[in-house]
Amino acid sequence: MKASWGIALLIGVLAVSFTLRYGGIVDSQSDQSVYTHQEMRMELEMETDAASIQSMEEVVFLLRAARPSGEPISGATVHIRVSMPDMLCGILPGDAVETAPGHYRITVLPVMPGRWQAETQLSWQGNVSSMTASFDAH
Ligand SMILES: [Cu+2]
Repeated sequence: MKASWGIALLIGVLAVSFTLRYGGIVDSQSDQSVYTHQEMRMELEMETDAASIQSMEEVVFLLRAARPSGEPISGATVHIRVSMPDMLCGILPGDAVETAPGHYRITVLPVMPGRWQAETQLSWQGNVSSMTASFDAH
């Protein structure tokens, strides 16, 4: 996965800016850049209150995807997986459902307390953008 990002960078694709926002106290990594073949904008927001995340309870994100013009990106393929960066306890898939044009509701299940990272990949018409968000389960 990381190798493919590097290749994408090397072939000179355009940078895509997206804003990573959290609804609560999570990471301070509020802005990240991703790279794709064309400009796409991804915005990820945690709907679950970060302070209330419990292990074995669903965590919900809203991913908004749009063209730079603001036109929603509908019909994209969204893959999500969560893992614990400090442990080798596995990589778990999440679910993503488009609930409105360009709005994808993402659910993941942290199966134990601790630090988790959620890696989200958006694919649309040959463009791929990825981002990672972190959160703590109690
Ligand atoms: Cu673990």
